[in-house]
Amino acid sequence: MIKLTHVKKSILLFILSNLATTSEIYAGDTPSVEGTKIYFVNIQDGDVVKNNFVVQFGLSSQMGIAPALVDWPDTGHHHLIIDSPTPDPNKAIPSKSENHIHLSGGQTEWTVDLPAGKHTLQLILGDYSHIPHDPPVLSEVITITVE
Ligand SMILES: [Cu+2]
Repeated sequence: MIKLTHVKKSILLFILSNLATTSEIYAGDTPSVEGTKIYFVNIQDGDVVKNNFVVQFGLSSQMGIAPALVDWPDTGHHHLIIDSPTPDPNKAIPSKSENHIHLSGGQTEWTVDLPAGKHTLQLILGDYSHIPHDPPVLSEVITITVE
């Protein structure tokens, strides 16, 4: 019988788990609940808004909101992605970026200050360590115009 060290077992499990998921989106270790939806409550694609507008975030009842660093099952906190591609689901959502707003206190709305013109917005739930769930809980990308 082959004896594997703990490290070798970990590497082997890592390789096997990646092989098993190559056809799926791989994300962080925190599972999401099937059917969970994240959405904009008060704005939608194509809206025209005045600047300094409040954006409200919704999350369907399968999951709940917890502040960052709180590792409760089936929870996460909102992230508002502005004018940026969907974040890499394998990594923590960037934190030193004006285009990635972390609602780390568990907030469900945010006042957005943007220059006039068209902008894209997207919501993504992140776990206690700001990594998207597996599979990621994402909203549609919407385009709005700021007057
Ligand atoms: Cu975060």
